[in-house]
Amino acid sequence: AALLALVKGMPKAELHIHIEGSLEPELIFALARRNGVTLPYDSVEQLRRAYAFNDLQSFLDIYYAGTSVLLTEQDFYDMTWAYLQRAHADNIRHTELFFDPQSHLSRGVNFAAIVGGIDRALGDAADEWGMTSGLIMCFLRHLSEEDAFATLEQAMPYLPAIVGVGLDSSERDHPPEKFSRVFARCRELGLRLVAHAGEEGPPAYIRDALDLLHVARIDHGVRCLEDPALVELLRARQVPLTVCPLSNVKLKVFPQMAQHNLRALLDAGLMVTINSDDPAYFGGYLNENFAEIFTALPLGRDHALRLACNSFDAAFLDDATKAAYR
Ligand code: ES4
Ligand code: ZN
Repeated sequence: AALLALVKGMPKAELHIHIEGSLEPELIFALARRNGVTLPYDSVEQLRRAYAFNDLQSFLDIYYAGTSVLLTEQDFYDMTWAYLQRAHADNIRHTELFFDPQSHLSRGVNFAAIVGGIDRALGDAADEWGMTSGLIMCFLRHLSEEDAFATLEQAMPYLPAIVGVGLDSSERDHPPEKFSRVFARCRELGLRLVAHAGEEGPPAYIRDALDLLHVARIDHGVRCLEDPALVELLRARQVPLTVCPLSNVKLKVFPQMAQHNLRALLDAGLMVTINSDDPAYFGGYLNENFAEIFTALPLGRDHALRLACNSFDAAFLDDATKAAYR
């Protein structure tokens, strides 16, 4: 109990949260009503009952349906502000948010509304609590590289509000190499790079995200333990892994929390962080992820402090700001 109090109370950074994955069913229904959008669910309860996933794809189908209610700048503000209040309650001092512009642009929502609403909420969190943040634009890997390039073109006026780019959505059969040219262009533009890899996909995708995309962090990466040479590379370079325990159990990457490999990743000397991924869909925000993994695995005070330090060290912050947080 003392350990859980320490874990929940310690200052921390969150580095892997899809802001569209923070949309709670209640807010989905409220925005649907406000915007005159018809949902294929009759009630909040019916929608919540649909949150029983077999794998990543079965989750993504429902996640993209949920985003269909987001139309206006105010919608993006309200979604982001709701997340930031939960983040503040979990003592998150710095957060880096993913967003999926392609799932909104394809519905006729413009970049100004998306980035404007999210960025206004981030500004309010900075004013209210001194919370720092970064915004990471993700390309949907089930779409073409051409579509990613077109999205980058539309993002150009908003790059001052965007710290980096990522790669998300269906991992299997959409390897990192599909996006090597667009990531090279983003690198030239001075953007920081991350990619989901080794969640459902093989360890080779982690290696290719490093070698072909030149990412600074790997999102998930839990399957790296299948390849000892890759583990040694990740350890030697201290490549951060943004691990999401509740997500991994809900999407059946691990059958139960007690089978999660987070302790093994730490024991291998890897730069591990804990994150919530899509908290409205996976049953908890950051402190619930910490509480569940610390309850299920043999982890102690030293692990807690290590994970908190790692979360700031792995952040896209300058060294002086990191040092002040640690
Ligand atoms: C995601 Cl858990 C996960 N994996 C890949 N893409 C995603 N988008 C939102 N959540
Ligand atoms: Zn994710």
